[in-house]
Amino acid sequence: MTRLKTGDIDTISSNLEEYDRELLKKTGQTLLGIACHSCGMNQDRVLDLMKNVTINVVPVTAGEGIITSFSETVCAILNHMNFNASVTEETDTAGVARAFENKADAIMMADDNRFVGLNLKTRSLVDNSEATGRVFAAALDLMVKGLKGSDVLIMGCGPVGTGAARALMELGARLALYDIRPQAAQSLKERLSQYPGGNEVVLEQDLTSALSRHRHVIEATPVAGTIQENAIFENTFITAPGVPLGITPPGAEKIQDRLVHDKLELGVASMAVSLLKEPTQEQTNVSLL
Ligand code: 2YH
Repeated sequence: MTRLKTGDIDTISSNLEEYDRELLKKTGQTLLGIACHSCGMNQDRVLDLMKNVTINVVPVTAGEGIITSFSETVCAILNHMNFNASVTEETDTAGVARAFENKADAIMMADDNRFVGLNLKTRSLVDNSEATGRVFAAALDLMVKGLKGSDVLIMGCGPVGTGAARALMELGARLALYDIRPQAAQSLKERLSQYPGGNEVVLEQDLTSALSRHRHVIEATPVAGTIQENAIFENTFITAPGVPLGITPPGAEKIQDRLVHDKLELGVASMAVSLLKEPTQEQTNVSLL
């Protein structure tokens, strides 16, 4: 799992308006719109629901400690979307206690292993990895104007790839899975087999061959340089939740407006909108798939 660095995120807050313009151009939707699509929620309804919700972001010093500007950046993304959010002055346990004293409706906090959102009223839990996979699947769906019946290659079958896989199946895509660890791809295929269409999921053994046959790709690996320039065609569309970006710089230059990649924004946006949903059994058991 990639630990974000301050250098990965320190320009996010000042760039949110510009990022919305970029997303609008590529997908037809802003950060909020893509997040709503990832949650199957109407944007006007979400704007209405968020009026009654306050979110406290709690910095966490455990493990490798605070990432400078992490909590502030999460908060800036939430405020940009129109959420009433703030960062608690206190960290860790004292920060959680402060959120309760503030009567916050929800908390967001991250250690080295998990970044979660907790709705204190509904007891729903949203995990950043799952939400990130889901929202990058939604961005791809919007970018290509619907993935129903399309073949999509998922590179990386960890928690983010898993979140993307579930969302893509719900969108009606046909999945091919690749992971450098074949066992990870096999395991995801087995877990997907319980869902309609899950038995048709294909396992790819050879990445070069898989990329030559797919024009819709989710790059969810934590590795740079997995997609070279020569694997990108004029009708290739990629969304890339993986950090660092898997596409080589010449590849990214070539694909231009058919690539969506960020390190925090879409995942946080989807987490926040998810927190507004009525909880389901599935949401409270996100780690099961
Ligand atoms: O970056 C991370 C982990 N890799 C979890 C990511 C899950 N998708 N955590 C952020 C740690 C933040 C730090 N504890 C802080 O500043 O509060």
